[in-house]
Amino acid sequence: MSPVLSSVTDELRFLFDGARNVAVLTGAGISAESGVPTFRGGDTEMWTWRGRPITELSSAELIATDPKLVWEWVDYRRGLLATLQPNPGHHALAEWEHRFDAFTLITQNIDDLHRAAGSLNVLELHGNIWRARCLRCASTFDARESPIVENPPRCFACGGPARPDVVLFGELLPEGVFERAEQAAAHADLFFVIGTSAVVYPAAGLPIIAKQRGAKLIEVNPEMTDISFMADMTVLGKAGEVLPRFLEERG
Ligand code: BV8
Ligand code: ZN
Repeated sequence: MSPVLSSVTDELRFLFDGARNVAVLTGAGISAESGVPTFRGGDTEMWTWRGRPITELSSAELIATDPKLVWEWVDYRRGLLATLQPNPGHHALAEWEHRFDAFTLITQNIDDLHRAAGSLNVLELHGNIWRARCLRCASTFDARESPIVENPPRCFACGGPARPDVVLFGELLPEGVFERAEQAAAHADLFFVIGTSAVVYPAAGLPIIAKQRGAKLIEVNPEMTDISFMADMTVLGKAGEVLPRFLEERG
């Protein structure tokens, strides 16, 4: 049975119907059909802004040296996201949450679209673009105005300067969130990898943990990726078209 599929086969549906403990890792690709630009275009060139690659713009170094520029970059992305809505891929995963004994949705995305689609148990590995964190008292708070009124925005609790509550390159992931994702990966009998190039760590290590612990690894992506070699099945297609197929009535 070739592991590369062009649609959801009965064998894959059988796996889905029989699963009890499911975990899903998503990346920018699941939001592509909502209009959110992914980080790597088809030819894997890194997205740049004002001539600088995102790994530089979204970096611990830059927030230490030029926090205003990081806010301008993040606010530019907030402007892109402000009007965008979840797509059938997000909605399918919100449905899946009620289908299994245990279900964990792990995302690298900071766009809040999983929550907007109704997903409840979402582990945001890299934070959320609509939240800010105070550099003085560490309070986190919703910061939804776009464009931001003041740069940097001020903490509503102590008035201190705030930063975007997202994980930048070179920064550790939020306390406990990755550990919970690791647990979900380690206990899953079915682990889906959807819309990610799987190059950013430690997130890209989760499918490896799941596979090592005996899970069936299912990838959904219009292209092969760095983890396709270890996937039990790769469905070559768009998340918004493929994921709803799992919910369709059986013949
Ligand atoms: C850390 C938030 C400890 C901010 C993000 C060398 C080797 C290994 C690791 C490293 C290394 N050097 C440095 C590192 C560590 C680094 C890392 O992994 N770098 C990479 C580039 C090699 N990781 C870190 O820094 C992490 N922290 O390690 O801390 C530490 C501490 C100190 C010093 C060292 C280590 C923090 C990483 C988190 C950074 N923040 N985002 C922001 O968004 O601005 S990462 C960001 O980029 C996203 O969150 C995501 O994780 C990543 C982008 O990847 P994808 O989401 O997969 O998107 P991409 O465009 O690449 O792919 C889209 C896919 O979708 C494609 O495959 C495409 O085919 C597919 N697709 C397209 N359309 C569709 C589709 N799929 C389905 N349907 C469609 N319609
Ligand atoms: Zn504060």
